[in-house]
Amino acid sequence: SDDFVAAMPCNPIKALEYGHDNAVAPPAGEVVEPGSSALTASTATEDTGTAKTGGAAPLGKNANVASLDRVRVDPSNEPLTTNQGVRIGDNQNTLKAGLRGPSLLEDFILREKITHFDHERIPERVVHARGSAAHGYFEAYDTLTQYTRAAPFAEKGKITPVFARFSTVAGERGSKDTARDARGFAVKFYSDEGNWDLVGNNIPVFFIQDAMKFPDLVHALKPEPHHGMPQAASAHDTFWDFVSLMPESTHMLMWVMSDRGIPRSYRMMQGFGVHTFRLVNEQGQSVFCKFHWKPLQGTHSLVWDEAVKISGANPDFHRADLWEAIESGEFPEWELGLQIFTEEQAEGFSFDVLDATKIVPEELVPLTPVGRMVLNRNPDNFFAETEQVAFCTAHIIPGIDFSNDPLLAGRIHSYADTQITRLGGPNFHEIPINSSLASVQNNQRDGMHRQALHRGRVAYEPNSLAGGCPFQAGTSGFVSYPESITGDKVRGKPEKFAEHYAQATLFYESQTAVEKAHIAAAFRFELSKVGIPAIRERMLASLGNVSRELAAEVASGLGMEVPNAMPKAVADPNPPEVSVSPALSLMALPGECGVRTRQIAVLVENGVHHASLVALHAALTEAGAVVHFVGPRVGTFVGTSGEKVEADKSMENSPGFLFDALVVPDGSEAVQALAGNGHTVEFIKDQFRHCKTILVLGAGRKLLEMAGIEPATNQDPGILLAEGVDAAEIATAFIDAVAAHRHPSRDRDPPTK
Ligand code: HDE
Repeated sequence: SDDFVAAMPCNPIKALEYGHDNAVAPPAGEVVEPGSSALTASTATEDTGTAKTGGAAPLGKNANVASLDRVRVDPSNEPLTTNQGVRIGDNQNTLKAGLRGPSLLEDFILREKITHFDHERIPERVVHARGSAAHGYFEAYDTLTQYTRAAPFAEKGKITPVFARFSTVAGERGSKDTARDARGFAVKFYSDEGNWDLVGNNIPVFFIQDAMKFPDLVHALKPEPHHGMPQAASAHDTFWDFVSLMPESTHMLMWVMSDRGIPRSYRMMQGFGVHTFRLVNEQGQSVFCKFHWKPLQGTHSLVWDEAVKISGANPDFHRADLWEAIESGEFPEWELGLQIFTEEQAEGFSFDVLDATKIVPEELVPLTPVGRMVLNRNPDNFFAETEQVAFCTAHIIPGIDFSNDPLLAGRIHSYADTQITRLGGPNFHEIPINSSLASVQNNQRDGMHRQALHRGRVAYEPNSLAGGCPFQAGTSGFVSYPESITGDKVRGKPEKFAEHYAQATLFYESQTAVEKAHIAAAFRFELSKVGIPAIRERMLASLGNVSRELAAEVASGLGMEVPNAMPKAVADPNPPEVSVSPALSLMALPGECGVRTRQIAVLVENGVHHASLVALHAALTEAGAVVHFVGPRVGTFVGTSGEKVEADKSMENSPGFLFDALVVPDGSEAVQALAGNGHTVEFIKDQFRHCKTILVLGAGRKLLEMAGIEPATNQDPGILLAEGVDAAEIATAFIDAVAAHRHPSRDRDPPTK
């Protein structure tokens, strides 16, 4: 009872630690109407409350965030102390024998400080080292109890707190965000039936079919071991050597070489559980399931030239984007969709659903939307939360189960195992960001860094001395789906795993012409960095099995002949069910949020036409865009009639490719000054080359001409000229053009400008 809990010498925030009374069915949890304004309103409010809550970050309607309060630290009005709580009088000088004398060994204050510093780093993740994360919640659209008894889907409107981490795969912890790579998309659901981790990627397939090959893949992908290069890049010999010898990786290569490999933002990419999972309902019936996250911000990508340049100017591009969106209250949101199918259906497919190099085309099994995830709070401390969070594919809850995918099997082992090195022992589940909101009770004891203080002398089961507690939950606990298995113990692969190209072709043929051209260009770039001609040739031979057109395009970009296609493992595979799937094209997934959070650069100089900029600024801000005045330097500029314009960015610290769109201002004096600055033309050219929207006001046209762009003959919908037109009038057209993300009709390879 509450009285009992209150009387215990325990932390009241973790009251459930001392027993809970609803171990049978998933509790309904907190319920709000989907989309209820009460929800977002309350999450957005700032809590400036007590000193111990860490000040001004929004608390969020996230139970896991509240439970972290017990470890939040705030030094306001507190003196500096040692780790033992002893107040430190002097934090500037070591203890010496005489002012010019030797330092003394007894200086425990110095030694504690330096010792702690010496051990500040922990090993980075062996893959996915570079990442960013945020807190939020998952909200079920409806009850899904017909398929699963998993707690997050127990009731319409049910809220489950989540922590989501996005990452690149190959790069080290400090590497650039915009590398060509898959992106991790890992979500920890703090459900009231325990933690469920859905550890996915932004690409629905993987390079390999069997966990046995994972260390080989990663060794081939990571910097080459003799000289430690290249960082965060697959464009090198060992990677292409490996994948060209592994035809099963071809489908994934198509995705990574497509624009999916360079997302515009973590907020603008899809997420996929990749493997086939099981859903299991209260009656023990099971169906297969694939998980899909769809961003409500639209699914958008960078172009390669832009990604390369961004990595120099802002290696934190994606980290900053996620952080700033959440800080500004622009909470990113994804819809969770499920592909649900039976084992009988799966048996009829031309491919094997246990093969992680295959998708289930949406034409075969459509998506059922089941809920949404909203990320509404940044972490308080990067190390404590983002770095120490430990995702694990083995963290599943009643109602979710595994399939026999042999890649998944290896993952079920790997994730908990890797944390033992990374987080220093088997008690990483006690680190606050990892600890479950559901009560944790078992007889596991001790180990490095143990926090829990178990009372009593019983740490075994069965026992009579503790009344048999903690007791087995029986069917109310996790029960593995009792799949019946027969077969010989063998090392080998099922028959359908041998077909490696049909879905690579499906992916390629589902792309628009521009997307196909980008795929060819990416293969060309990557293979051009490969030093051994035989590797290039072998890869071209493999691509010949995907598409003759693609192989020819890449070969010509490398100055090579198209070799004969590589012999296939199966000459006569099952015919695929679909030959085109529109959902595979990025362009088929338009954004739904207009220009919200889009970064717009407005060039300024002394003598800028002020009134038109004020009007534009108002209209853009109203539409949710983020407007930056960019000058030759930061600081104040004076407009035509003496008004002040404050530049918050400079062309030096924020080059053109960092922005989604550009406004070239009016005002002949300003235009004159900008024309004399070499950065201006580069700024405009990058916007043009990357197919972004450019609005040119009045006299600003001269700058466009200097950049070699002739708007009069240009039928480009992304270049808007406003001569003698009211700036507010053109704002609507500009907003529509920016919302289109890019104007690919301008896309040229090689670039003309
Ligand atoms: Fe991972 N993977 N992986 N992986 N993975 C790790 O776990 C591993 C795979 C994914 O934000 C590691 O805690 C094996 C597929 C994400 O913290 C490690 C195999 C997919 C993250 C590991 C795979 C993923 C990881 C490194 C093949 C997409 C980052 C540190 C058998 C569905 C999670 C860690 C985070 C991280 C092993 C394949 C996604 C070593 C053995 C397929 C998003 O345990």
